[in-house]
Amino acid sequence: MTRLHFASALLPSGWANDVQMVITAGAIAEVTPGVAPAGGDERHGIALPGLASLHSHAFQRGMAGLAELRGDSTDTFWTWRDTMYRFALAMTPDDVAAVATLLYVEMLEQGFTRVGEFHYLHHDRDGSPYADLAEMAVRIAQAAEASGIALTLLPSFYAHGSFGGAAPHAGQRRFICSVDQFAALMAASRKAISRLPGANIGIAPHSLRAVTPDELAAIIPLADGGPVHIHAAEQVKEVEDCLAWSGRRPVQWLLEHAPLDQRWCLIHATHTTDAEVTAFAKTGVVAGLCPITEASLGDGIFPAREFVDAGGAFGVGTDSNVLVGAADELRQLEYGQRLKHRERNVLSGGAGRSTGRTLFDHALAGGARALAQAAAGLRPGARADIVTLDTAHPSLAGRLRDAAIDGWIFAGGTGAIDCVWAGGHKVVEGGRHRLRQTARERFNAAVRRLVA
Ligand code: NGQ
Ligand code: ZN
Repeated sequence: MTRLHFASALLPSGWANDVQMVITAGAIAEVTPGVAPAGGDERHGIALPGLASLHSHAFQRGMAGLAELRGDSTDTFWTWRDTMYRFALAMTPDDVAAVATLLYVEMLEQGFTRVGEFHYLHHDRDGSPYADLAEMAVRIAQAAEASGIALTLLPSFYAHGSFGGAAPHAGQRRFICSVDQFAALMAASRKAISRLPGANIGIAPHSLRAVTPDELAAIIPLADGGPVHIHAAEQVKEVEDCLAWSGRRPVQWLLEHAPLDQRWCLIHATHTTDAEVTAFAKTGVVAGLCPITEASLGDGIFPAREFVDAGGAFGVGTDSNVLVGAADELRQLEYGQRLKHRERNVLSGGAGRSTGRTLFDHALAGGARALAQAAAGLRPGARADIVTLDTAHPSLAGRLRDAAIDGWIFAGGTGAIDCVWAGGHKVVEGGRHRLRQTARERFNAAVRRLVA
C-alpha cells in the first residue's frame, strides 16, 4: 500500500485541494480530498491523471528526424512512407524491442501512461512468419512491461496495396496476413499480453486501402468486444482513390458500411466534410488525432472546432513518434486550429474556460474510450496512473488549477513533469524514467546499426 498526498489534484469531479490517495495492487483504492498530509504520506504538488497516446507505431521512433532531407521531386506523405518502409524492412525483433522500450520510457516521461499500439510489423524481413506468429507483439509487450506503460495492443490487419483489393507491394511484405493467419495472430497476441498488468487488446484493420469490405466484415468479430481502430482520410489522394473505387469518401464509406459505435476509433479523419463531421460526431466514434505527425507529414488540419461543436469525442496519438509528448500533441492541435481560423483559444469550449483544461479533458475521456478503459481519471478502481507537475518550473510559477495545465501545455516545454506513477509504481521521478539511461543505450546501439 502507498499513500500519496497532493496539494491539488484533478479529480473526475474537478479540482480538489489536499487530496490523499491510497494505492493498493496498482489501483487507486481511496481518494480523500480536504485532509492534511499524514505522517506516512508521500507529498506532492499538482496531480493529473495520465493520458493515453491512443495511436502509436512504435518502430517509427527509430527513424525520427531521418526523413527531413528533401528528395528530387516534391516530398509528400508518400515519399516519407517509402523511407519508413525501408527502415521497417531492416528491423529485427531485438531492434523493435529496443526502440519500443525507449519510446515507452519517453511517453511516460511526457505524461502518457497508456499506449494504443497499432501494430503491423508482424513478419520476418523476407515476409515469412516468425515461428511464433506474434514474435513482434511479444517484443512490444516486453517493452511495455519494462517501462511500466499500460498497453492496448491493436494488431493490424493489412492485406492490400490500395483500394479494391490491389496486390500489396514488396515493401509491405512484413505486414501482410490472410484472414485465417490474422485470426491465429490475434490468438497468439492475446497470449502475449495475457499476463501483462493493465493490458488489453483490440484490432486494427489498417485502412480502407489495405482491407476489402469482405475482409473487414470477417475480422471485426475477432475484436471480441474490444476496440477497433482504422486509419481514414489522412491524405487527399486517399480520399480521391476511395471516391474512384466506391463513389464514397473514406469516412462516408465507413459511416454507411461499418458497424460504427463507441468501440471504434477513426485515426486522423483529416479530410472530413461538414456532413461527415456531423454524422461522425453522433456515432460516438472517437477521432484519433495525431497533430504532430499530421503536421510532419503534411496531411492537413482536422475540422476539430466543428467536430467538437457537433458533440464529437477525440483523443490524441503520437503515431510516427517523431516527437513524443502529451502537451506537445495538445498544443499542436490547438495551434493548427488557430492558424486555420486566425483566432485564439479555438477549442476552449466557451467564455472563461481554459483551453488547456478543455483539451486535457477531451484527450483523457477520448483516449479512455478509444482504448476501452472504463474508469479513466483519478478515481477509486482506476489504475494508478498519475502525473505530477513540477511546481518549481518557471512556466508554472504561481499557477493554480487550470492555469497550471495551461502553463504545462502552452509554456512548459518538455520539462514541466515531475513524477509519474504507472500502475501504482513511481517510474518517473524528477522528470526521469528509472530506465532512461539503459533504454537510451540499447536504443542508440540498435539505431546506429540500422542507419549505418
Ligand atoms: C502507418 N502512417 O501505418 O504507419 C501509416 C503509413 C500507410 C500514417 N498513415 C502507412 N501516418 O498508411 O500505408
Ligand atoms: Zn498510423
